[in-house]
Amino acid sequence: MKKIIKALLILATFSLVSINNLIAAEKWDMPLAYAAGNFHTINADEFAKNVTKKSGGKLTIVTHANGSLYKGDAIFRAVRTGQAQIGERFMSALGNEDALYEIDSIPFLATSFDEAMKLYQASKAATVKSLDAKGLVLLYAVPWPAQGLYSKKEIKSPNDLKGLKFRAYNPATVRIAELTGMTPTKVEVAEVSQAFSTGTVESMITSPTTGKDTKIWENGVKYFYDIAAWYPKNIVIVNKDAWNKLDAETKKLVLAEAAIAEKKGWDVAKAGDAADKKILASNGMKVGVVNDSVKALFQKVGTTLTQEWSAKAGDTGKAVISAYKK
Ligand code: PCA
Repeated sequence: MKKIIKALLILATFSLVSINNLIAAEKWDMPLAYAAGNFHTINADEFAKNVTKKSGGKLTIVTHANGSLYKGDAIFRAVRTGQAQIGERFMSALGNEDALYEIDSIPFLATSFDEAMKLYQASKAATVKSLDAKGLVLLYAVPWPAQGLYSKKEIKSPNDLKGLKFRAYNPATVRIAELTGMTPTKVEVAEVSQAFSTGTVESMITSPTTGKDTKIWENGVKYFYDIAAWYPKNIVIVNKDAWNKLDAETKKLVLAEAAIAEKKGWDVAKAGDAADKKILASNGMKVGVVNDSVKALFQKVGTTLTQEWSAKAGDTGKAVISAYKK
């Protein structure tokens, strides 16, 4: 008899727990733009798994890599409109939403990971506020390694850039192409290999990591020039309505896991900066730096971009830059 009562009690407790979970259970879809093996994706996967496991069934986060649920350029809108509850987007591609989001792609403003972190800290409050006004919560931000110039042909002088079909990923790189005489086309990473192999593009500026991820050497790209002029970030954002459905304890868990993912992401990005250049070289690419004449051109272009950005970003931009330079 005792045994039966005990069994019934256990059963009752279990069903209460699961009813409780059923009421509170949330499922979030997390679209990601980059391939399964990319470090941002691996980091997001780990974040999602940890939240799912530790929330005890209250929140399940399901990641969708490589633009499979929404392509990179559709993720911000999907999260904003609540079609997806959470997602990751390359922040500086969102310049048309707010010039502030382009702050980490201004050439030569932050030229090391330490400076990139300083810039992130100086711009974080304003970024959070801007996202909040769009109904979004910022969870974490992780940079890409230093951006460099890829080209099918050797670039020995500013003249060699003229007329190149250039793969752009944000308004700043479109502008850089215009100012250096290249012809820009926006292409998401998921389509980069194809764009190079079909000849739609023949140069780009991105990290050694993206060159590695896309096996760019297989598409006729032989040169990588380290410019390290900026360290752009991905941001992970949540729709505010979805966020507000969570109880306080779950919110706390998500924020704690986000902080872990952010720290880890920065560490992995730093390690990848050197390691991925080696991988480009070991696959036969010529890895080096741009010569003085090309560097001078990029510096000049950087000054123009800084001026243009300042005009767009107004008082908020000015305040952030002066906080950064303090
Ligand atoms: N890779 C992404 C963004 C920056 C980077 O390093 C891309 O090429 O689109």
